[in-house]
Amino acid sequence: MVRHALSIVVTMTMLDYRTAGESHGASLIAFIEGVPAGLAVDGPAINRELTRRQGGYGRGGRMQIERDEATILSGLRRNVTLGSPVAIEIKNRDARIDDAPAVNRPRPGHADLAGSLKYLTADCRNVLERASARETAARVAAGALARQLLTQFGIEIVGYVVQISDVCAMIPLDAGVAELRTARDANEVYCPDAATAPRMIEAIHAAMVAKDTVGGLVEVQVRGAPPGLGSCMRWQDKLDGRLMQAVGSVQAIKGVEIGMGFAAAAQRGSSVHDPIEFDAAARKDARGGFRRRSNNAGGIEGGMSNGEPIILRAAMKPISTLLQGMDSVNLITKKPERSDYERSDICAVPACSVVVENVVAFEIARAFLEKFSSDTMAEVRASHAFFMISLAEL
Ligand code: EPS
Repeated sequence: MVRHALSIVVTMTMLDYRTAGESHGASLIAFIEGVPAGLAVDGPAINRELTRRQGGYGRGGRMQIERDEATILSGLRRNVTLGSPVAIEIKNRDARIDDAPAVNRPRPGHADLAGSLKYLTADCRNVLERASARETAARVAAGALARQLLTQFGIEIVGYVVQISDVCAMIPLDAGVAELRTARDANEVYCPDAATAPRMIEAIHAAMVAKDTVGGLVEVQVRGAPPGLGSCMRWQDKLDGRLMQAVGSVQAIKGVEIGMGFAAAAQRGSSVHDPIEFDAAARKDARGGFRRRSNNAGGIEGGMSNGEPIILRAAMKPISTLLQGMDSVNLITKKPERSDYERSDICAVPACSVVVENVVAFEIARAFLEKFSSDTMAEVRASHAFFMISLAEL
C-alpha cells in the first residue's frame, strides 16, 4: 500500500504551464501539463476571457488589430481532456517581428534597458518583444482553462478594478460573485462601483490629453476554496507566497497584498486577527463549520487557505510607453534623447484585472490538484469528497 502511494507521487505530473511567443511574432502559446483526464473544456469561455483582456477604456491601437482567439491544439478528444499536455495557440494579427524597426532609445520603466544590457544588444526590440504584456494573453488562456476545473468544486473567482490613478472605488466585500461580475461588466473600466467608474474614465482621458499614462489597483476574490490549499511545511509551497510570485510576475505589477496587507503593519494584533467561531449546524459547509468574524487575513494563514474568501490586490504602475517620451539615452550614440514611441495604451488596468484573475485561478487550481491530485477527474472528485467528509467529522 505504501509502495503504491509512493509510486503515485513519483509518476504524477503536477499542474503547470509555460508560455511562448513574442508580441509581433506568429503566435502566443500556452503549454499546460497535469490537467486530469475527464475535464470537459468550454472553449468559448476561454475566448470570453481573452476578449475581456483586450478591452477596457484606455487601450491603444494594437487592440483594434488583434482578435484574440484560442485554438486548442492538443490534449482533448471531443472537448474532454485526455490527461496529455494541452497546447493553446493565440495567433497575432500584427505579426511583423522581422520588419519591426529597431528601438535604440530605451523607455524608462519598460524592460528595454535592463534587457539590452543583459543580452548585450543596442536594439531593445530583441528583448521588448518577449517582455511585452502581449504575453499575458497566453496566461489568461491557461488560467481560463484551469478555472473550469475549480468551478466543478464550487470555487468561483472574480477580479475587478478598485483604483485608477488616484480615483478609488468602494466595493462591498459581502457582495455575491454574480453581483460583482454584473456590476463590473457594466462599464469600460471593469469596476463594480458604478458611481466611481465615470471618474476613473475621466482620469484616463485626462492622462491621454496630457500625453501621459496611469496605473491603478486590481482586486481578486476566490470564493468557496476549501481549507488546506498550500502548505506550512515547505516555504516553496506556501499559498500566499505562490500567489504573490505568480501575480508579481505579471507585467507592470509593482506590489501584491493579501487581505489587509500593508495596512496591518500600523495596527495592533487585536484589531488585525480574525476571531474564530464554530457553527455546528454548518459542519458540512466548505469550511467544516468554522467561521471568522472578519477576514483581514484574506483567507490565508500559515501559507494555507483557511476556508474564508481569498482576497488579493495588485498594484499596476502606469504604462511605460509615453506619447511625450521620457529622458533617455540613444544606445548607439550614447547621447541624450527622448525615449522611443510607436503607439501604446494609456491605461491597461482593466485588462490587468482579467490577467490577475486568471493567473490567480491557475495557482488555486495548481494548489487544489496538489491536495486532491490524481490522473482522472473521477478520482479528484473522490479525493475531494473524502476530505470534505473528514472535515465535517473533525
Ligand atoms: C506593449 C505594447 C503595446 C501594447 C502591448 C504591450 O503593443 P504594440 O507595441 O504592438 O502597440 O498594446 O499589449 C498587447 C499587445 C496586449 O495584447 O496586451 C508592451 O510594450 O508591453
